[in-house]
Amino acid sequence: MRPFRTSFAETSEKVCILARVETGEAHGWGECVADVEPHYSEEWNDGVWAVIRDFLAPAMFAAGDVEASDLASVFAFVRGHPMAKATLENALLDAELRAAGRSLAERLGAVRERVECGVSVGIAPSTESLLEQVGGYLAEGYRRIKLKIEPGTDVERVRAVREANPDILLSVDANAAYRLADVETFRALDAFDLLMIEQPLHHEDLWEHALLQKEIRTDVCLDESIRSAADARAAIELGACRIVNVKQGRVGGVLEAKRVHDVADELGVPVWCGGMLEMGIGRATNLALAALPNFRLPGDTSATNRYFAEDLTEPLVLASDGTLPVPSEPGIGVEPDPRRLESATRRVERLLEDGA
Ligand code: NPG
Repeated sequence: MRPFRTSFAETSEKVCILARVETGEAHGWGECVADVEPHYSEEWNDGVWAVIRDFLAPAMFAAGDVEASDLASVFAFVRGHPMAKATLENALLDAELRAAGRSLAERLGAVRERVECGVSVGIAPSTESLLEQVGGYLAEGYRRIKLKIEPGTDVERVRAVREANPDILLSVDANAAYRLADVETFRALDAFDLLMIEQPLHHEDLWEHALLQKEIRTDVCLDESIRSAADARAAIELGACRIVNVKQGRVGGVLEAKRVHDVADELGVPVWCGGMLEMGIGRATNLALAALPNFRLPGDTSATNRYFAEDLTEPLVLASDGTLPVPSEPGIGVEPDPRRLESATRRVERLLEDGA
């Protein structure tokens, strides 16, 4: 994987959990968005593995003839763990849709066949290298550039990118690296006509984001702070954000992600589709979601080659107009190549329904 640095960690290897659910009629895939360490949120791969094995899968089996749309209540006895829950729910939904011959995009209510893509640019070693990377992505066709920022280099880097590219859609993502006392930094960033400032403050905060939003012109977007449709409603009503980043894994799966989308739509707030360095299964899932009507801004649904030289599924290739096609085949519309999957697999555990 191409290395990617945020204010909380650097990732250079992709290690993720894939769930394959078999229903008797079809199989379905879910890709977990957690990483090997709990930096972005409290979930991490080994924890997800244990939660699925010890709690979620047994509950799903015990519930009998369940559908994906029942799983949120079946799983409610486990607090939190949205990424683990999303992995199973998305996989069961994929299996249901494959059996029914329906695409995930259609099931969710997609209104477009292609989605506009943005790209997230990690914290670079220097301003020169950042400018070079941004230039490369713009040449590929990406329609929005998001810069990861951290205290110290933020204003200087954003100024350089804005001066070199006066007309592009440009946003910044802080991944909770700042405090309310840093308001002067955000006032300085107001000068660069940013589309948004994403998650400037603490990953669980709403209140201080509302105070910050009153002090600056640029729209605040929340990511980490939004873990459900209820959080989205609270954040918007409180004035903590004017834009929401929807990541299906962060909110417990695509069904809750659609509810986040709907709440924001009802309250007049645009959403966009975030990314968590997903491989093809997760990326295809995100594309279906990003085709819903209130996804009004280009998301982090970048092409496979942004991060990976080779994927388990066929690569998603950016068109020169900066769009990717929404998969239209049944379910998520992609399937891992069995040989590549086998050679990349480090660990397998089969969980069986009692008596199966
Ligand atoms: O394009 O998949 C992508 C990554 C986009 O910047 C991105 N993701 O904070 O939104 C984020 C960040 C992230 C990366 C989050 C890794 C969690 C893990």
